[in-house]
Amino acid sequence: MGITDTGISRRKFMQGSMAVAAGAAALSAFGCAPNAEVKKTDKTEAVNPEEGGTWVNAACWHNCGGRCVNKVMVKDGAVVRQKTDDSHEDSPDYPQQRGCVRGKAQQQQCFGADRIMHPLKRKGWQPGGGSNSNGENRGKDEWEVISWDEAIDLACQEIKRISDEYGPTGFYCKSPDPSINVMCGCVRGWDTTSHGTYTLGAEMIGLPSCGLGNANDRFDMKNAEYIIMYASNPTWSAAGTPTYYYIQAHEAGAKFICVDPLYNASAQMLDADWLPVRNGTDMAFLLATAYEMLRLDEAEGDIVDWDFLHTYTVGFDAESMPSDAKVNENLKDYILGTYDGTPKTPEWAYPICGIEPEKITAFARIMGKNNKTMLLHNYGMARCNGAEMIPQMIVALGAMGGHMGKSGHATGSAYHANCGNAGPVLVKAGSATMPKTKNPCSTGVRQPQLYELIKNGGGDVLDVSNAYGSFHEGIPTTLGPIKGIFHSTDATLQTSLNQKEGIEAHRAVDFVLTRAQFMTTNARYSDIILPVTTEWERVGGVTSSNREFVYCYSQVTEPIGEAKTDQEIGTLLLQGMGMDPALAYDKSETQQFFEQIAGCQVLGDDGEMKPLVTITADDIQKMGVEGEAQEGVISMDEFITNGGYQYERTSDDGHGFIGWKSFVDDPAGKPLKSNSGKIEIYCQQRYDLMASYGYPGVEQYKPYPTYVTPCVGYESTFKDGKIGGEKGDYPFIMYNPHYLRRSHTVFDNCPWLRETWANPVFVSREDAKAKGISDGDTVLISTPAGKGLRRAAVLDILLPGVVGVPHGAWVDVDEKTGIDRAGSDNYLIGAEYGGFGVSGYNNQICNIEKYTGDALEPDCEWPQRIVNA
Ligand SMILES: Nc1nc2c(c(=O)[nH]1)N[C@H]1C(S)=C(S)[C@@H](COP(=O)(O)OP(=O)(O)OC[C@H]3O[C@@H](n4cnc5c(=O)[nH]c(N)nc54)[C@H](O)[C@@H]3O)O[C@H]1N2
Ligand SMILES: Nc1nc2c(c(=O)[nH]1)N[C@H]1C(S)=C(S)[C@@H](COP(=O)(O)OP(=O)(O)OC[C@H]3O[C@@H](n4cnc5c(=O)[nH]c(N)nc54)[C@H](O)[C@@H]3O)O[C@H]1N2
Ligand code: SF4
Ligand SMILES: [Mo]
Repeated sequence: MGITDTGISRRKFMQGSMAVAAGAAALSAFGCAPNAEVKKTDKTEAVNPEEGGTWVNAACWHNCGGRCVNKVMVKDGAVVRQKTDDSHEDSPDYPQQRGCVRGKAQQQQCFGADRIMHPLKRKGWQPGGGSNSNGENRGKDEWEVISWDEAIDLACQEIKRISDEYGPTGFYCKSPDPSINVMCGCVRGWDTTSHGTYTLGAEMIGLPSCGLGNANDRFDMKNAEYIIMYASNPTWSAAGTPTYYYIQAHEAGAKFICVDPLYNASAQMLDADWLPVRNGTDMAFLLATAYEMLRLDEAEGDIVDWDFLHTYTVGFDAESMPSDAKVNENLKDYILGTYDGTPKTPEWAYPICGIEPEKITAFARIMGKNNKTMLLHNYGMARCNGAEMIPQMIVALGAMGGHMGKSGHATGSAYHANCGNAGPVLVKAGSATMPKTKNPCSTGVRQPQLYELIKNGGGDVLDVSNAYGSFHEGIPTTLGPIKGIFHSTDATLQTSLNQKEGIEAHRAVDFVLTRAQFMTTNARYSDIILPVTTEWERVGGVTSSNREFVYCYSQVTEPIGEAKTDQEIGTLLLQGMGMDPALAYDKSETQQFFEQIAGCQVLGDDGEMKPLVTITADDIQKMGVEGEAQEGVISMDEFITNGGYQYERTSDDGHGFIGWKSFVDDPAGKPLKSNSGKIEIYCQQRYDLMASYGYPGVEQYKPYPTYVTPCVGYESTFKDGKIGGEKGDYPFIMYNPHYLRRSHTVFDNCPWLRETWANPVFVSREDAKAKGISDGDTVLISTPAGKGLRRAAVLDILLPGVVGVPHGAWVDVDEKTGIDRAGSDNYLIGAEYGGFGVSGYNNQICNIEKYTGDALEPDCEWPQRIVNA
């Protein structure tokens, strides 16, 4: 079968859903289509799936924590069946790459009745800037369908005008794509998004970039006695194979411990012991654990691995200070209270972190050097205000027990598609070489502060980050007015903090241009929306999954409506600007797909990576591309039909991986990237760079881990900011679990998933009782930044005082009250920051009350946002 000639014509059932949409084509606000009509898109039962269908490997391309096989049966252009990996027998050694509930609902994305099928223009908007733009009506206006020609003309006219007058800094785009770089450039936004404080110079401590990859592979998890799941819920946030790996370790006898405000789904599955820590207070818990390890070591011996600390780390005690230290202080003496008179005992930590002293002592024993313990963390505790020193503290604790570089021991992250299976890749996706484009503006602004800057018509900023996510000395920069906003591939207005001010900023500029598949938050507050295809409508692609698997997907359908690919849209925009599109895209998407296939590599018997796919002259001719024949281990036809390649593993295949091993075996020959070449528990370099930015409250920090009162956090829930005093107006801590209904914002509109996964607010039973809230009641969540509504899910597995607002719901502001009905996390979070600039997703303050207005309907009963025919 060729790549594009899957024989798929226009889907029959699209005709059905288009008719639905046409019936609702008032083109005004969303929600004109009653839900009964929406269900017409679900034709699964209406067609006999047994006859004449073709299985196609379909993309599942979101930032979802997995990368799984997703097969769809296409018949007469419609998807009639869907399944996951059945390419080989499933076994623990050689597991199928099975998908999750979202992958199974993927067809409702591509073929959704709410797909944007034509270019749209906001009715009240005209080019020319100022009052022409009627900016205050963004999010309220009606939409009109326009042609692609008109859309590109209008957009280019406006981009040229802004570019001529203001230059590259007249635009803002969180992460610009090649066409934006070539057309005009823009100011970027940066944030400590996924990895929280690990984003900020983890390499200076001696960790890999963002702290990724230092744990062991899946087979070695079975050798552990204890596995600590620190802020880790792979069952939700790394769907696909990881939970299966953890189950193997559990069956092999490992005991699990969960340190988390929620006794989460993974903990339940693994029968873990639960240490319910209050969000954003982990530093207190970790310091007290270290204190207890020191105390037990002194009293009983054999807890702290002093040899390990002194050989592989610097800054733990006075004997091991790094040569560049400017402050003569160390972690051990801080813990013992030498500097501030406060030993960091479990009794000291308890009022802060909420974990009882005897549980801290028990945990300290588990961390002791004679246990085979794996300290595996995710990043929830690092996405908190005041979390800046968490990476240095976690690695210090792991080093105190010597839990690195040995089988059965680990200290590292367990994250995303590689969760529970660290190690170098055994098979790797290829990539196409494309022209390198450069943004003419290098300035990056801390994302949450950007909106204020836009509203103020520019201002002074300190530029600290480069486009590749690393940080440099601050460059003072004065920015002029930002007049244009591009949304190319991120869901920025929805996923960035400070959304309420973000909406105001979007209303303040001359022009907002968005590529979208649905009436997302970005799209809703725009002027022109360009309909973009999903991956199912493209020629195909290859993506890396985990270390053992690469996925190859093929086209499922022709583009829906008038949707175009990102490359086609970029090309039209560049042509409209009178520029050569080849500056950004110099080859066809089919050629790129071919290069992705040809560039795939697999580990050979000699230990070298070599080509994976055998390609013949005939393959090249059939695909209509340029390239050279090559010898690999799987034919191109098989690679495409199988949906990629999985490296078959066994426990004794010699490809096992132990994190930190090369350094531990040869610390002098294989030093770490830190200044000392060792793990820097005291790290002058990281501290100096971050402190040089002069962010508020940075003077509280030291180059080694200490407990710091965060700018917003548990302390702020008390009236006078002191723990134990009278509670203030916002007595709860709010956090944002990554939620299985969605991949961030993606899938939030999917009717099947809305039905399967309600989007509640999580409230503990104790708090619900105190507030007179019952399960299903509508709750008003208030923070200093905004107000939102959600129905309560009352839980026995959530630490009292903590409120969970799942991440990623599409904001739906009632313009009269200013209250968001959708429970958007970022509508409730402002722009505050301190220290090194870590964003506080998980320790915001809030209040909850039973709502006295109209009760919310479950959002699976809400109408879809259908806006065009
Ligand atoms: N409050 C709070 N905020 C958070 C977090 C949190 O925990 N709490 N988590 C943060 C984290 S970890 C992350 S990684 C970020 C994620 O932030 P984003 O990356 O902004 O989130 P996504 O929803 O994945 O955005 C992807 C967008 O691309 C669109 N899209 C899909 N396919 C295509 C395509 O082919 N072309 C184009 N042009 N668009 C496409 C989707 O419809 C969607 O709008 O959110 C962060 N925000
Ligand atoms: N279903 C789903 N999966 C996803 C995503 C998604 O949006 N939806 N997004 C993907 C992306 S880009 C990312 S970055 C990852 C994020 O993946 P994770 O970081 O694993 O996701 P979270 O749900 O934010 O946090 C995991 C656990 O940390 C706990 N936690 C939160 N705050 C704290 C704290 O202060 N201290 C402690 N000890 N625990 C805390 C939470 O209760 C939760 O159980 O998920 C990926 N996978
Ligand atoms: S984990 Fe991600 S890639 Fe896998 S099926 Fe779910 S949504 Fe798709
Ligand atoms: Mo992320």
